[in-house]
Amino acid sequence: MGSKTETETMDAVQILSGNEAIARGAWEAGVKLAAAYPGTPSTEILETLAEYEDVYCEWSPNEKVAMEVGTGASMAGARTLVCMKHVGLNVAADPFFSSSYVGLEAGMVVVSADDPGMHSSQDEQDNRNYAKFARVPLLEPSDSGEAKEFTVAAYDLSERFDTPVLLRTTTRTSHSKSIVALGGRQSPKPVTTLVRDPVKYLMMPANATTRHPLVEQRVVDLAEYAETCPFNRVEMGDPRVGIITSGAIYGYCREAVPDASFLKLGMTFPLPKRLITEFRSKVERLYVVEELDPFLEEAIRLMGIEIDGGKELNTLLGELNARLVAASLSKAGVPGVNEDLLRPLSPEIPDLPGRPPTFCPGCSHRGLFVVLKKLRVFVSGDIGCYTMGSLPPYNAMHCSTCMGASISMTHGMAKVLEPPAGGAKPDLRNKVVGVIGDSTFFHSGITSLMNVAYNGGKTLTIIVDNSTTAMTGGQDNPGSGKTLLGEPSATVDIPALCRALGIDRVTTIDPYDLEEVERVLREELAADEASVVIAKAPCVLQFKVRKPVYRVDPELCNGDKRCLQAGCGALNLYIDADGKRKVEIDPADCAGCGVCSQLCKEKAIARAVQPEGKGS
Ligand SMILES: Cc1ncc(C[n+]2csc(CCOP(=O)(O)OP(=O)(O)O)c2C)c(N)n1
Ligand code: SF4
Ligand code: SF4
Repeated sequence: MGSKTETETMDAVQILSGNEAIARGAWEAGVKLAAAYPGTPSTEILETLAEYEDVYCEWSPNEKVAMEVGTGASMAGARTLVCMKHVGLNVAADPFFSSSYVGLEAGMVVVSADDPGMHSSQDEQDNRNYAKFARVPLLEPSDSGEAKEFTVAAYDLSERFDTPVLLRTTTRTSHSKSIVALGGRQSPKPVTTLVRDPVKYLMMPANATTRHPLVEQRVVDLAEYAETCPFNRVEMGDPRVGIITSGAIYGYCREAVPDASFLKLGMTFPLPKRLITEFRSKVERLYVVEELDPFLEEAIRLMGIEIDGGKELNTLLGELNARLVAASLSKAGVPGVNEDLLRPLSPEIPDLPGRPPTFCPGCSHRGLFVVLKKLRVFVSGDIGCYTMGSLPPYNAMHCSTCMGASISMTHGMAKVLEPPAGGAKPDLRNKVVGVIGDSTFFHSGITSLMNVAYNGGKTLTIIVDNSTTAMTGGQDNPGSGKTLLGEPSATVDIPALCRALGIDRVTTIDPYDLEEVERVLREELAADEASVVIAKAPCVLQFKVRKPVYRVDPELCNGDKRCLQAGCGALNLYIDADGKRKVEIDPADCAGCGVCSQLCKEKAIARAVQPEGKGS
């Protein structure tokens, strides 16, 4: 890391994604420290920033820690960047609200990358609400150019108003690319002494009471600033139609009604009342177009400003696009809607068959779910690649809510589940098992496991440890032995940690060995105390694990499809020349894990090439 030098980065313009542009903006603004926990669509911000020299970047075990690291650094006097996906801000909400009260010595920008449409998230909450809730300024860039520009400006805003700034992107602004004008790096101020000002920085009731009025006054001052903020701009066109919008939606509206008049808001909390009132007076009809919540609309209506169309024209759900915006405005009778967007899409575009998500061939999670399905236990799952254990052919995960919840939910369920009547052996279908990944365990599973031990829980927790944060692209974590900057680090010893939390039964298994997995799980399910099983094997994608491939002997294959219970994409069903159903393995896809071979009763699946030192 740290490969981008000052000279390499001095092109006048570059085409960057929104995430790359934010990283660039942070570098230009002289950011000294950045912390984040990965989460789509935010992850690439820190990965990109780590490539620049002069910025210290680290993966935190969770978003709360990232927020606190950032708050500490900005309190110490260095500009900082903290990034997360929208649900991450729920985890970081506690320090985020406090950072709004205490303010800072040097600028702090918090990026919330929201995911309307839930491309890779468990909900689609609108985090603009957090800005209002925590009373901090909110900036919403529309494209990469603005993402960079707003990031640089956010640091001045942060320092001028003594507040963290929330920079909110959405999947479209984070991941789409556009032109960005580049600038040089501002020199960060050296941090030599720590400011001791407990009335400002130590939030006990007496001090917080003095800070709260300042926070409210700050909102008033920011609203005044918003009136002339260069990111809130009026673009007058056809005076019959006025549209107020922000973020990626501005682009959709521009395409949908190219000649309309626009009030494009870059700063969306607090809002500029005079500017909006003036814009209202210049247009015949006023529409507010926004994705997810009626955040702008409600604030504008509360100002007593009349709106001709808001959320009732557009859905509260999912992502908007130019076609949806055009259709809704046309339905509302708005003149000048782009006719091209109203025509149905060309029927020549074929309906492509859907491809359901599944584990990579050779994934270390596969064998575990084959066994969990067989055992028919109730699986309280968590968030990671292993959540795909809920899908066919396994269907072996029955609930999953938010990161870290698996173990605590298992505990809650087990505490209320009645034991079988008359002392009968418990039905495995009523046994609750928690399944959690290593990164998720470090994120927020540790406290839940401590709770199980502390409160006398008797549940079984399976930690699927593949030594990476696979789902978000394979980021290092406290168990992988390496930092974001590629330096060797302390590595958490998960079995020792579980024991230290108070769990006496801790077993490590090889998830590829189906017999071992089943034997150990049966033993642990029968135990009358809490236990942890660690299914340990590296992520084959991240660590490029390839063993000699397996092949099916067509003579021995009887087509009973047992091997397909592995759910591996390298296995294909075909009909042979005699019309018999057979399975074959695509050697280009097979990672040589051997799970399918263990499922075949006919012993028709064996390694195509024997590993060295073993006879045939
Ligand atoms: C609060 C929160 N932060 C981040 C994410 C994004 N995210 C989903 S799963 C996951 C971690 C997956 O890693 P791990 O638990 O080790 O499982 P793996 O994917 O490696 O199997 C992350 C970071 C999220 N869903 N929620
Ligand atoms: S990325 Fe790794 S953990 Fe995720 S499905 Fe592929 S092999 Fe499994
Ligand atoms: S051995 Fe079987 S299950 Fe494993 S990757 Fe190859 S085809 Fe898939």
